[in-house]
Amino acid sequence: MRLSPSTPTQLSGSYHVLKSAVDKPPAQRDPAVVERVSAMLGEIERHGMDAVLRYARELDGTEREDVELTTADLDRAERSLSPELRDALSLGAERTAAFARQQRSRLTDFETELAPGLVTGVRYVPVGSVGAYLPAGRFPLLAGAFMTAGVAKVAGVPTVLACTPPSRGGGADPAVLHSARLSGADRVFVLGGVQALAALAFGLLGEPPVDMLVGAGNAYVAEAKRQLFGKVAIDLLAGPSEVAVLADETADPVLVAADLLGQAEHGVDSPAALVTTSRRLGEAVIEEAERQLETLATAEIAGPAWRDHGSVLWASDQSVAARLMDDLAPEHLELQTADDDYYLNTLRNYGSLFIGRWSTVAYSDKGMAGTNHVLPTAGGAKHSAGLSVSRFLKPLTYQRVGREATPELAGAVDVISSYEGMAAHRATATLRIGAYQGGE
Ligand code: HSO
Ligand code: ZN
Repeated sequence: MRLSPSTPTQLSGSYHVLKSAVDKPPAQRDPAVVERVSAMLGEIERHGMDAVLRYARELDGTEREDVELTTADLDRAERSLSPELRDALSLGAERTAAFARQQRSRLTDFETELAPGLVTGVRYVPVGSVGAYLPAGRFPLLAGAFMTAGVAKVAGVPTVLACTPPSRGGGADPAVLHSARLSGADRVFVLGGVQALAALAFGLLGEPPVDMLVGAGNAYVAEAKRQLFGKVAIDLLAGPSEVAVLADETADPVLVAADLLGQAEHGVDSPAALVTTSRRLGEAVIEEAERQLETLATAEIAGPAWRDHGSVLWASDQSVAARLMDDLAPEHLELQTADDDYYLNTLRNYGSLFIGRWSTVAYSDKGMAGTNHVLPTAGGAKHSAGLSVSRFLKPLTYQRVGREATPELAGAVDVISSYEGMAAHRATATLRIGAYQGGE
């Protein structure tokens, strides 16, 4: 996993590497994980909830048989949180929903008459049910529920089921549970990993199989989503979280370094890149990152991540910087320059863009900016956007055809079907021409 230009030679001479990342081969799927997940999905498909509970016992050490949380459980979780945390979570849930509502309101059904008698339309219809996986590993990312379950509810998904892994003792992280509730999840289950995704996808939780699985997780969760894709829709397969900053001489090296380390903290394999048009800024950030690592509480993660997967590129001018950044196609991209609008108007590849020194990735990560933090990694931003309300909505098309459209439509279909040799298709058109001519 790397966040460095894939085609450096095309740009050589126009930029310099001030700090390079170790060159690792692209991440391969671990065959042991693939096999294990496939075996688990097979077992659960055959043996249902018995197999789910067996895996929960074996892997998570929980004896719990009733995996659904009651309202009383959720009330208790809510009461255990500090008022400050409750308020912050409410703000994140509401802000994320507000942005999703705005986006939803701009996806409008329409009907249009393309030719006399031919009316074509689209209706945005939510998927029927969604399973949201809410991980709670070393860092319980509390806004995950807002981005997945919450946005699905704004889309109008009737049934949203949330699963979160058990903590030691069989309960779950109370703040994750409260986030699920604030997101409007209809039912919340304490179930983790592959067994949770399988239970959702095979309809083992007292509801029919879900139509879509969303949410981040470890390598097993990602692999389960990959294998279940097709049976269900998925949001995306996320790799290690990434950040890139595009900065010029006006940027503050302290903020730039902090923002790079801010995402490097996700994991020792998290890439962070700075592209700058100022050599001085680049060097200052390299120094500053080391200084901040001396006192950062999570330096044991962010340190190796930055040292092994951090890169600093000095570009000769704005257009080279923009081309380098589009080639990196980072999950998160911050602009800290005197001409942010130039980059806003030029860049094509990023998961989400953070404009100006007052903007930082963590605002979106925690739900405060309203935008979704489920975003493509590993260059996926070249071809895909992140999760949003539109992903839970199917743009369903329809057509009404009146008698007067028959000669044109059926005539052309007659000709094309004849060429293709598709006699039955042709008949559907010629029968209608016959009826039209016969005055029926
Ligand atoms: N940066 C992660 C999301 C997150 N980080 C939440 C912290 N909290 C993936 O976009
Ligand atoms: Zn993050």
